[in-house]
Amino acid sequence: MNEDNLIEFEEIALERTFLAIKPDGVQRGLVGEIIRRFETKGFTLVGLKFMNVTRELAEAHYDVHRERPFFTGLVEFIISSPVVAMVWEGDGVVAAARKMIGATNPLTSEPGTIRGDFGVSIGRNIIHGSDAIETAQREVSLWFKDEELVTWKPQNTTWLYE
Ligand code: DAT
Ligand code: MG
Repeated sequence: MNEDNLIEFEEIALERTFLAIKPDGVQRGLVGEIIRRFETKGFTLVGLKFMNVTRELAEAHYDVHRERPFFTGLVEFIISSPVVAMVWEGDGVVAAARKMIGATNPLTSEPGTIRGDFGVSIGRNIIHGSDAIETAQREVSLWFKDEELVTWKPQNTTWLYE
């Protein structure tokens, strides 16, 4: 990477988003397939952990849905089996990841999206993705400590960004 390319790349405003492969995605063996999609798209992995979720974390994560009838079931589901928590980085990654994930109900998610290709039920929709830049900032800091995030520059950036 020469000096010019380095400067060009650094001018791109990189975003980060929080993604989590839910218990159903893990149990169904979709971890590799899902990571592959974000990796081959050209986004950069900066945080990754396989973990059991505490009730406290699940409730904080879904706090916006606290009054919804599905809240209790949602929390029970998320804590029922391990999840893969991730942070991905890239130009426009927040909105792009939502598109790659697809609509909330997998029955109406477009084919080609993760939910559209692999799911049939709203309560088993495989993956979470932050819905806006501010939400992403909140969720990244809720799930990851600063020292758990890896700031790095992949070798292929000059082939991904003009
Ligand atoms: P998304 O995950 O697409 O951002 P959301 O934030 O509206 O969707 O809801 C969070 C999760 O709650 C969603 O992934 C699945 C569950 N959920 C949403 N609406 C539901 C419903 N009507 N019945 C059961 N579960 C629901
Ligand atoms: Mg949401």
